[in-house]
Amino acid sequence: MIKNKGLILSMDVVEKQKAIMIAEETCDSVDAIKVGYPLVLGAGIGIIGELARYAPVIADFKVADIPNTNKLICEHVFKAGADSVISHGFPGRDSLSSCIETAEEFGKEVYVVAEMSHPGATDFFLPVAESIAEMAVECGAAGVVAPATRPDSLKRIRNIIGNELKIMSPGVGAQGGKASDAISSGADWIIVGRSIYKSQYPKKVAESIVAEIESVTR
Ligand code: NUP
Repeated sequence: MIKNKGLILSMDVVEKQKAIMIAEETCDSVDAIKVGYPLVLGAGIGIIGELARYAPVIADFKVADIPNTNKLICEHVFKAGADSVISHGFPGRDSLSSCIETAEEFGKEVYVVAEMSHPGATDFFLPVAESIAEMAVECGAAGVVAPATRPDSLKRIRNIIGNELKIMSPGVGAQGGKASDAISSGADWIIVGRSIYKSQYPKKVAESIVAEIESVTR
């Protein structure tokens, strides 16, 4: 995925028409649109292809199964038109490799959740985040997902993965993280959902987030 604006829109609305309207409004300010279960269950998998007309689509299915099931999921996602898929790392190396091999067959990418952004991530995730990040490098992932809510974790994960892998970072806005802090701490992209799609003026909010990102990158 090409880094330009540094912003990924998380499209967690559940209605097709609303998703398309917001994509139309905001596509000039985003490098990708991320969709997950809320929208795909609400609007059907065809929404991936519809949104891909506006920006590359990331399928955030946090794929976390045995290798064969992961392969079947990834095949569906890429056939539907997604540019990349988000996978979990904790099911292990063979499960992750299956996602990456399938992505390679389609010329697409896999991003691995290294550490989640919500408070409950401290229950189980934190002690394994670094090992998952190391595995993402070893297995040949395109990048990892790491939390904007914990800039120190972002810095640590950036140190582990080096500069070849990318970091996409959720948790800005509604979850309390700050775009400029996340970018300064090593994120290539920030992922923003509610602050944009729940706003009365999604285009303006997206533009102001991009300006904040530019304030620390230019
Ligand atoms: O650790 C993660 N945290 C997170 O919020 C991994 C994710 N994939 N996400 C997703 O990012 C979450 O499911 C939602 O789609 C988006 C953040 O949305 P918001 O908090 O900006 O509304």
